Amino acid sequence: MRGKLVIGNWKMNGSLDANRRLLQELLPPLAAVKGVEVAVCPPFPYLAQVCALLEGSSVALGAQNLHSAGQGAFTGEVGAGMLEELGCRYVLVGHSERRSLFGESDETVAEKFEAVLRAGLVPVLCVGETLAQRRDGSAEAVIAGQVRAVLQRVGGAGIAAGVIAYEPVWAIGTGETANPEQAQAVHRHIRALLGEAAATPILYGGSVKPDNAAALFAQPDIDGGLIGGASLEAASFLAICRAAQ
Ligand code: G2H
Repeated sequence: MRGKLVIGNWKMNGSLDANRRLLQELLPPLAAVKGVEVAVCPPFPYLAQVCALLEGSSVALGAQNLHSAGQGAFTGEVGAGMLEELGCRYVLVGHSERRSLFGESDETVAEKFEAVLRAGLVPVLCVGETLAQRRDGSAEAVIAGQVRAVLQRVGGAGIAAGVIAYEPVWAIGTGETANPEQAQAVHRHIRALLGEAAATPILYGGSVKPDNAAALFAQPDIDGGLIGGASLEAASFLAICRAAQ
């Protein structure tokens, strides 16, 4: 039986004050939520602050991105060892905003996935199709390419040490969500691609809200969620974590 995992992706949001208020409101009631692993991914500058605020709770820390090199002349970039040193357990790789706005290819994403593994952290591989790809019938092939690029690089055992998040691009921050059956169909497709790594957790992301979370999490191949907008507000993130119990 795979456990449930809920990760909050704060994207480029937050401030020292807002982060403290959010976690002060979230952590006490979250302690009563059992059987769900929870993580939050703040922007890089807040990792140390959030790590300190999470101390004593069971909530894990994650980062939203990294560079595949460990260190060196890469101005503006951050390596996996730095994230490990700052207390991160998870690192998102290949979020659709990274792919579309910052030109990350399947190969770049696979290198990042491998770099996270090398540092002993857990990579969260984001995959998903655009609306045009869903409409022209290429969604499954696009997702297969995104998954296979990582499988080729790290093998089944490598991918099984990570997490996959299916995030249909047309559902991200739009208020549109894949309905539970649409999401389940893609999750089943991804699991079939994984072969020996079929037990890899597969999260759903894309406008998950308190009112749709339970139905999504009830699907047999959905192992939790990657939550953007709704993770910025304690009450909604808490409700989503509760829905994963
Ligand atoms: C997808 C998701 C979190 P949102 O990007 O990764 O964001 O829940 O706001 O659609």
